[in-house]
Amino acid sequence: MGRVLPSGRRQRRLVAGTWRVLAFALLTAGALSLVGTGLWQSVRQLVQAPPTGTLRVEVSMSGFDPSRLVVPAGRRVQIELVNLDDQNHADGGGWHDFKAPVLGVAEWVAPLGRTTFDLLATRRGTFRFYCDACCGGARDPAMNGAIVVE
Ligand SMILES: [Cu+2]
Repeated sequence: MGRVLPSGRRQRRLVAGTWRVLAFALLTAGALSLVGTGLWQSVRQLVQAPPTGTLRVEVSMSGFDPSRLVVPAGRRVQIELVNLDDQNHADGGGWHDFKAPVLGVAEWVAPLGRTTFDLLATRRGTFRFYCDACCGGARDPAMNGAIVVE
């Protein structure tokens, strides 16, 4: 007895099944490559990102930018304070400072200079920081900011 050849109907069903398998394989490959691309982008972003916890704050006679800093409670955060003013400012000679007495911070930054310091806040809440080296000092609304500890 020879092999039983598939009938026309069975053959059509086989062909349809093969197409289904091919379509599934293509969709799976597409989905996997999308996931792979996403993962690769995440890895690249992690590698290129600045060190976790570094906040850049610019200061000038116009104030602090940003003037609202959100930091996690109990974790050391590095602040990079950048002074945009030069020494030709009559008031304070272009110097600024960053004071947050409640958090034990009092840092100075030279004209067109930058300084980094650590901020460690263990208590949640909103704390004021200010510069009292220039015009009006701590009473100048522009020279004030808030550190939000979450
Ligand atoms: Cu200032």
